Amino acid sequence: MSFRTTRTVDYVEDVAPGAGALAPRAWYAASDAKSLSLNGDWRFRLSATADAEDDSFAAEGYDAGDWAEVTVPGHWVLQGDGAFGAPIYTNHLYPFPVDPPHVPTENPTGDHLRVFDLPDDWPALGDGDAVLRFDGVESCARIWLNGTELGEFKGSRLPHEFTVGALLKPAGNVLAVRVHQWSAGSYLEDQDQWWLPGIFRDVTLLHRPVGAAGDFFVHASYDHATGEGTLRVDSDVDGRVSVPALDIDVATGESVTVAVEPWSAETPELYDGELVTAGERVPLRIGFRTVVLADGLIKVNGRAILFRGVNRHEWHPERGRALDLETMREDVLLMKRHNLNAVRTSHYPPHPAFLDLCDEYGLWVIDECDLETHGFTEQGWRDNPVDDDRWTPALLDRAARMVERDKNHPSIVFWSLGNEAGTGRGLTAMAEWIHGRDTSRLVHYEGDWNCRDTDVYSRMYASHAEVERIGQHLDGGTGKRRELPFIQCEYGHAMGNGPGGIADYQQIFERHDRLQGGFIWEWIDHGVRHPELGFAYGGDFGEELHDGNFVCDGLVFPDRRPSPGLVEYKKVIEPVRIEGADGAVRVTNAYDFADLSHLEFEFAYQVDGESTGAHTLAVPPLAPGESAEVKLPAAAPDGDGAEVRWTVRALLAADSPWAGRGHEVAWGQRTVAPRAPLATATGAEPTADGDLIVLGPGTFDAATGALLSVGGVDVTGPRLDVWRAPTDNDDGASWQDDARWGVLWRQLGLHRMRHRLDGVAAEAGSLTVRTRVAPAARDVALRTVYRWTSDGERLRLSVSVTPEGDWKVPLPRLGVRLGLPAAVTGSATWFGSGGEAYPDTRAAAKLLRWDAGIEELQTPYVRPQENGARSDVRWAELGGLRIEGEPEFWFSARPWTSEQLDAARHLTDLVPGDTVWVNLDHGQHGIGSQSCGPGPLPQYFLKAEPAEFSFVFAPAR
Ligand code: IPT
Repeated sequence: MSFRTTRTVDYVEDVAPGAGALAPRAWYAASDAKSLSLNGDWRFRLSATADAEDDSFAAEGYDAGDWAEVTVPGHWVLQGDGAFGAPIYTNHLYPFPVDPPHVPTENPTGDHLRVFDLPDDWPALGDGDAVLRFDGVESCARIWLNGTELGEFKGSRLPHEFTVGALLKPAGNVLAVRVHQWSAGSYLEDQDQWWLPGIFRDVTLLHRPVGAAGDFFVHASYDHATGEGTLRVDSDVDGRVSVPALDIDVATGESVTVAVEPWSAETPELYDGELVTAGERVPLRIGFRTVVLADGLIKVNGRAILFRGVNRHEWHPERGRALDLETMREDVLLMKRHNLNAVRTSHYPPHPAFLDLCDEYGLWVIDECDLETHGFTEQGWRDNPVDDDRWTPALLDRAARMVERDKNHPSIVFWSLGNEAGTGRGLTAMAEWIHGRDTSRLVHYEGDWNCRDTDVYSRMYASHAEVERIGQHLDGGTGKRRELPFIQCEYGHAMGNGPGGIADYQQIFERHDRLQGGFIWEWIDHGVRHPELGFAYGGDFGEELHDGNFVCDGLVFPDRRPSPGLVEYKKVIEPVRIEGADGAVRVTNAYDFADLSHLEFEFAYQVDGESTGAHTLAVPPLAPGESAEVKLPAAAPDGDGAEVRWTVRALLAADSPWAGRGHEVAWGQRTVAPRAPLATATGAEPTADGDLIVLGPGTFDAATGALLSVGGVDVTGPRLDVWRAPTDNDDGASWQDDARWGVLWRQLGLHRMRHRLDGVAAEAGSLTVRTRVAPAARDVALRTVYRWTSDGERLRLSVSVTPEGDWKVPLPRLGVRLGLPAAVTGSATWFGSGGEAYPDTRAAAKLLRWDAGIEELQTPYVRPQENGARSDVRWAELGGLRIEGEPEFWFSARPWTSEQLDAARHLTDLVPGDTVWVNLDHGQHGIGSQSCGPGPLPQYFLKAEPAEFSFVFAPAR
């Protein structure tokens, strides 16, 4: 006897893109043709394999009454409270054996059913046609309507349409969709993100009237020499094109040239128009702009542009990549409010509505194809689909579906072939097709440093030094590359605390014409809302293979609260520079297109961090690149020993679509008169009182010299502290060749320093405590002397630190840590940076007087790590104490220790204790970007070298 099993699901492993779908065409949200959203509750059945169930569920009359339900758009693994499997996070590793195009037998397969009636106002059946549009299904779908199979497709983040007019009934239409998590297409979709199967974008039924529009291509260029725009709409179906505001009414295919306001990301001028065919009126939003490569530069409307960009994945902490319009708008508004002007849609075409928003609010877009084969790097790129002709039709299909869908968006200036796919003939074929189809945009791809197929030299995570060399044209490279402009399509890895060093990059970008800016990696932490963990990351769903919190590397937290990294980036890329000059403010317009007439400038002096009344600063409407010196509008007040500074703020002068009047766009500060030196606080004598020593307001343990209380406030410590809970950027990525300081610190034992007491001496006018601070098993140490003095009211601590031995690593931090009883600590007031800042994330350190509760001083990085330091602090008050420092210090306060912070895996692991731990740091090590890019620049190292610093403690004022 013999038998054999047949697989009925060969299409799943077929490298072909699919069968049955219509040719791709321009996407638009709505026209006067009827449409019916099929979003909502669908019946759902999950199977463990692709062929577990036959296709009888697609037949009319099938009873799915006992099936579960899911919401469409959505991912089934994020619904059903775990009943439908779980998300998997890997960076570049395929979560299945690499044997293209084969996928595992265990292939979660979701059958989706939806029964729908046509609305009453739907045109009569037989009047025209209808199509079903799927905007995104991961990763492979097979479709039936009323029992008839329509086809199958792959290409998760791309639209697919099917003709269905002949199958529709007035009522009881049965739409059946079988979705397989894994398919041959998965090999092309190895982006660094959660694997999330499902129908995650809209499903829509579109009526297609007789004479409906087909595909159409809006060509709208701008001639900066004449100020005229030329419009021509090529359309598969003849019709007319009108733009009332421009008095345009022409036939499709006909060109018309008129004076227009051009579109740019800064001035997103859109003209409403209409394409009218015999059967349909399609609204158009037309932006006139011309993108060229000229003089080795990317120019739009005749001017070189500078990308101040970010990489955006689609993310919502509950809905994954199923984004609603309001979430998309929130992204765009947040970007505009933080001075960003560009988005790379890493690493797939976004929901098309996002591109409408980019057109409307003004963002340059690099639209990236849904293609990444990164996991093949594990085998030296052998069998890479992009270099295997069998896969080329799938690649070309993806290129065409992106370009055809999105070609009418003025915001898109680059098409990107994909990400991290190595090199190969398939990519060349894509580039050739795109160049042939659309001559009005440029082509991007990072993976080929020889730029064979591209119009820009693009790199990711190149060091400052290398970017500088590229800027100077000293990078060598092939003949073609030498002629091309340069962008960093990814830099500044915003994982956890950071990225550091972005101000330094910006200076380099601005120094060399060839460098046209970059895109921070990335926009949002892909944390998944979780009942016990707060936000979950890789491994939290029991994945057998995962990349931990590498998925949380955004400028905004999963709930879209801005992280300090976004605030820093806003300052680094601000389009107006405000600097001090003698008796004047120097203002420079750093926009590419806009003058400054949309801004008003506010000037105020601060005494000891507090403003003394605002003045208007009259700044001329400078053109891009121009600068002017504006006289200070008032004489400085007398600080009477307190520091006097001024702050100038550039504010929106009127409401804009993305922020209200008064929104701060840029700012600058300068010191006019420094503060008086710190009080010497001497004169009082230490006196013995049993086991205690009393010096002014301080009480000390006579045996250890430890301060026990000051001014009646109980304290623990202060004593030397060098440890910080390593940040993701301290730890660095495993593949990094450079020293990874977080790892070396732990190896050396800086998290377990021992404090040896060498002597306590109460002598004339001071109490001196000598110590040696060192880790077990090592011969390096920090000799530390604490010298206390007092004038009777105030207590001064001078710390001197002398390294011993051969320190081969910088220190994480250098300062003292003290504990205050949580019950009396209250909130903090300080004069220093308002938000978190470290040596190389300090551009946005706006030095004023601030207040915050202890809770607010914590930055909620999804994986807990060092955070929350305030820089340049002159003084801080909390717990009834005033602490002044000389020189300025770094201040942090938390309701747990650094060790607890270090041990925590999720924010929910951190529970406030009885003590608030206050770090007063003389130094902090830089942050850098080594979780994927270069570490901190040497100038931001906290070297182990002799140091002296002082604090004065007194009752709060
Ligand atoms: C780069 C990827 O392009 C991006 O998707 C993301 O994974 C990022 O790194 C890190 O978060 S690839 C990099 C390892 C060179």
